[in-house]
Formats: sequence, structure tokens, C-alpha cells
Amino acid sequence: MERLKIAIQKKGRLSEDSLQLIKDCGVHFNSSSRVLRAESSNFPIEFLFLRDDDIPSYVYDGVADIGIVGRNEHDEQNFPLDIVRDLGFAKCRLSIAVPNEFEYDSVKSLEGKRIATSYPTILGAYLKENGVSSRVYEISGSVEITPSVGVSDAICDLVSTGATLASNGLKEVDAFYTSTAVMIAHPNLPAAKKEILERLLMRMDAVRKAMDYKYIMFNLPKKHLSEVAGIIHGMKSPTVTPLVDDQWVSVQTVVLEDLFWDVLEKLKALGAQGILVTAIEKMAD
Ligand code: PRT
Ligand code: ZN
Repeated sequence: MERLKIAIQKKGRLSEDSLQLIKDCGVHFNSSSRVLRAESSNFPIEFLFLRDDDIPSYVYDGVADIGIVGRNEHDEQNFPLDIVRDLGFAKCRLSIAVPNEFEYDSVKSLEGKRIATSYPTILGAYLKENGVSSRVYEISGSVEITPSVGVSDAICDLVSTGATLASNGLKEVDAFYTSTAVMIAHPNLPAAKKEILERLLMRMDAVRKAMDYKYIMFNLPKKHLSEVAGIIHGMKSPTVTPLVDDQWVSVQTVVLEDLFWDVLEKLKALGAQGILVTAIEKMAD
């Protein structure tokens, strides 16, 4: 049987969310941390567990068909791959940071300075875009210690909470690039694999869409029914069921999680009662 090979980070910041997303798609597999590959028992997919740095080249070489990596890793390595989905998790930013005493006005302050980074391609493009020429040193790890040991004047590194910078006496001065996990794919997959990918994406979209919505049920004086559509911004018109008391109806619909509290307040103001809210597990059009 043809299987779609997906490369996932073996151990690190992307691993858990990547595996959870696939599990939520109803794809069963054994993910013991010692194995390098695993096959799903109920979906035509095979997993390769790799270091994140290796994923773009493996997808490019066809060792894997698709993979999940940080957008930063994809952009840095710059292989001609397709980004088929932005997955939203593992959010971070690539920032310029300098020692606290460094007087930084703008990116121009980096002219002629030494900058240490693990992202020379992305940084190089940013400097070029701004007409700044600096000396960029590629360092594979612990970039944040380079200014204190005197090998750089500034760094360019990934930041999420900022704690690492602070504890090294550095200040973040320019967060010029944002990254989240993305699903990458080889641009020329054979038709059979493309079809499996489409099935997987359909499931992923249903899982991820469900996370954005709540299912809401409530009773409402019938005379206010026409106002509900304007409040809920639902996907489709709500389901309305008559109640024994013919002045009232029961309404069921989905609401964007982000708008939920706002919607709840407005419904209460219309006289809604017995409001019941539940999470949605999957949602497809
Ligand atoms: O072993 P392997 O090579 O697979 O893993 P890795 O150590 O290279 O990668 P890993 O697991 O650290 O990161 C994988 C991906 O997670 C990155 O490519 C990013 O897309 C994303 N990500 C999200 C981060 C961070 N947040 C992050 N904070 N990657 C790294 N960091 C590091 C950063 O480099 C710095 O050292 O965390 C430190 C800063 O964190 P704060 O919270 O102190 O600001
Ligand atoms: Zn890595």
C-alpha cells in the first residue's frame, strides 16, 4: 500500500503539538520516543522522527513527503517546498538583541557590527532590505552568550518569553520576523500521495476549525429571533426549534470562540435563558 511519509521532530518544542494534531485526526500509531519510524494502523501514513534541522532537506530529497517544522527553519534553509498549512503552534519571533548598554536606534545601528545568529539567511535578507552591512557570524547554539564573551556586538535569535535574553544581559530591540509551525510538502508529490495528503488536510482543517468555535444552545423569546443572526455571526443560520410555550424558541448554533463572551452578553440582553455551551470536537463544511 502507498503510504504518505511525514517527518516530525523527534524530541523538542514541535513534537508534542505535532503528534497531538495527528492523533486528533483519528490517525492511530505508536509513538514511543525510541523509534525512528512508525506506521499508522488505520491511515496510509508513515512517520519519520527526526531532528527539526533535517526535515526540510529530507522532504526535498524525497526521503519524506511532508513534514512539520518551524517556518524559521523552512525559510532559513530555503528549499523549494510548498507550505501547505500554517499550524499556529510553536509561535516565536526572530529578533535582534543587543547588550543593555548598547545604544540602539534602528537597524542602521548595526552597520559594521558583528552579529551572531543561527539564521544567517533570514537575517541577511533583512539587513539587505534595509541597506545595512554587518558582519554576520553563523553559530549553531548558545548564541545568547556571544556578546558577553566578546565575539559579537549583537545577536539575532529566536525569542518566546524573552527570559533567555534578560538572563544574559541582552535587550530585544527589533522583533522583525514571526514564526509558527508549518506543514511543508514536496512540490511534486505523485497523485496517490497527494490524495492521502488531501485526506489528512481535510481532517486537520476539521480539527483546527473546531478549536476556533463553541457550540451554543439557548432559549429565546420568539420575538427576538430576527436579532440573533446579527449577534452570532454563525457559519450558517441557526437551528430553531419551537418550544411548548409558543412565545419561546430553542436556538442552536456555533460561535467563534473569540467572540464568545461578547455574544453571551448580547444574548442575555435579549432575554435568552438556559444558555448551554459545549466544545466542538470536529467540524467540517
Ligand atoms: O533537536 P532538534 O534539532 O530537533 O531541536 P532544536 O533544539 O533545534 O529545536 P527546538 O525544539 O528548540 O525548536 C524547534 C522549533 O520551535 C524552532 O525552530 C522554532 O520554530 C520553535 N520555537 C518556538 C523555538 C522557541 N519557541 C524558542 N524559544 N525555538 C527555540 N527557542 C529557543 C531560542 O533559540 C532561545 O534559546 O528558546 C530560547 C528563548 O526562549 P525564551 O522563552 O527564553 O525567550
Ligand atoms: Zn534543530
